[in-house]
Amino acid sequence: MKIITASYLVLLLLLSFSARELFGQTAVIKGNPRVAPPVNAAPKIEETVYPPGATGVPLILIPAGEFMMGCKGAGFNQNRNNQQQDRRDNLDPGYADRQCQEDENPYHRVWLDAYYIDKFEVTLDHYARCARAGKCPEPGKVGYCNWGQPGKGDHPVNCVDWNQAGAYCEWTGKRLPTEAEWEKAARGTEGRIYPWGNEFDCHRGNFDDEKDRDPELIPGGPDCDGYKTTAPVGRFSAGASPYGVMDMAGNVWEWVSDWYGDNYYRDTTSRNPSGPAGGTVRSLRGGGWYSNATFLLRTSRRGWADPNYQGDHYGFRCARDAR
Ligand SMILES: [Ca+2]
Ligand SMILES: [Ca+2]
Ligand SMILES: [Ca+2]
Repeated sequence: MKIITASYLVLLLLLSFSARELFGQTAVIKGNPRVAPPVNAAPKIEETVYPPGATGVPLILIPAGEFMMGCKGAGFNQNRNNQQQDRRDNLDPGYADRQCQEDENPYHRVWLDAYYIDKFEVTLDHYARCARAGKCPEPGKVGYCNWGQPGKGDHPVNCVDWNQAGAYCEWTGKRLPTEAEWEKAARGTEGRIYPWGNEFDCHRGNFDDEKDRDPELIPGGPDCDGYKTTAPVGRFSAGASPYGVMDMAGNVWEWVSDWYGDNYYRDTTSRNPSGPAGGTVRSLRGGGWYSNATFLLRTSRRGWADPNYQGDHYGFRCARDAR
């Protein structure tokens, strides 16, 4: 009876985590993977500014090629062919992500043409230029929205819906990244669980490390990262992705161009996939300052929301083709 009661309490706890993030799935929170794969030499990071001088925002070139998309669960490692492929790729065949969610399966190989992606989340100051030009509607102002708040110019713009995010990117000659582009920029080619590697570290990004508004915390809190809501973009250099892209775990969840489909990783194409043909909700990636469980902050984690929702832990960055 004691065991049943304990299990029930654990289940309630898990449900409260996922319900708060509005991403409907029951959380499966387990320990970190025991083995980390070798971290390959960092790729050459090529930054540029586009349009030249227009916004002063650096873009990072993500070279053409394959990467591993989705979540590498223990089942993947039980297949001998997969283990052999891992050895050929110089990856540790023993490594597995124990927090895989249903919609992150399977772990699969995807080719992307070269593209550029913003090094940082779009800031309040940059979005304000577009709003002043009459090309971007004002963000929301309720809750922990940054719009109209003093001293937040270098913080990510939040409380923008999917259409506002797209409008800003278009105004700067760019577009929202696809889910695949976002994921490759966040984890590199070797399937990292977090942008920096395979072990969670609360010092490498802005996560839920406060107890003022609610009692929940990311492992390692309280006051681990020092920000109760958003942080200035690029503040956590140790959280950079293999390509040098910042805040790909935490700060704000990021809208991407795709419709969300829970079977998308099963039904996808292997070259430049751009998501399901239709849907009702749009995908968001990377977790945010309000994320209080590590599974939400993994590079393969897929969030979704109504495209009209202006979440105060939602923001975005832009991308463009490298042609
Ligand atoms: Ca909290
Ligand atoms: Ca924080
Ligand atoms: Ca982010």
